[in-house]
Amino acid sequence: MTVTTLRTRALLPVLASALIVLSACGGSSSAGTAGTGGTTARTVKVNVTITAGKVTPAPTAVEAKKGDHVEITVTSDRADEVHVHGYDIEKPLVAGQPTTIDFDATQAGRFEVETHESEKVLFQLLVR
Ligand SMILES: [Cu+2]
Repeated sequence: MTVTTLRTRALLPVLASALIVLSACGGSSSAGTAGTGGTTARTVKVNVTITAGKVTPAPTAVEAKKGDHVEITVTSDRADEVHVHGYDIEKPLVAGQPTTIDFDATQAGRFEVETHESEKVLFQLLVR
């Protein structure tokens, strides 16, 4: 009995300092997850210009997470129509005027964003 009591007493300061370290750690990590994990919805902005049939920047895959807000701005030097496949959003393009399409990326998958008159693939939207 006496031996046990002595051991417990000897361990107490160690345990106390361990608890302080743990609570300090837990505090900072929970604050970290609250900051990054709470509201992850971002706005993914894509700017595309079509001049003389050339798409700038060159078509690539644009990644978004499910729930992100997507904002696509397209400027063409001629009248056209832009189409976001899958989400089936179409908008007319007026020559020289930027047109913005914005929506929430609610479905996962790979979707082509293209023009109908010039038949250009502007980019692929990859939602996961
Ligand atoms: Cu289309």
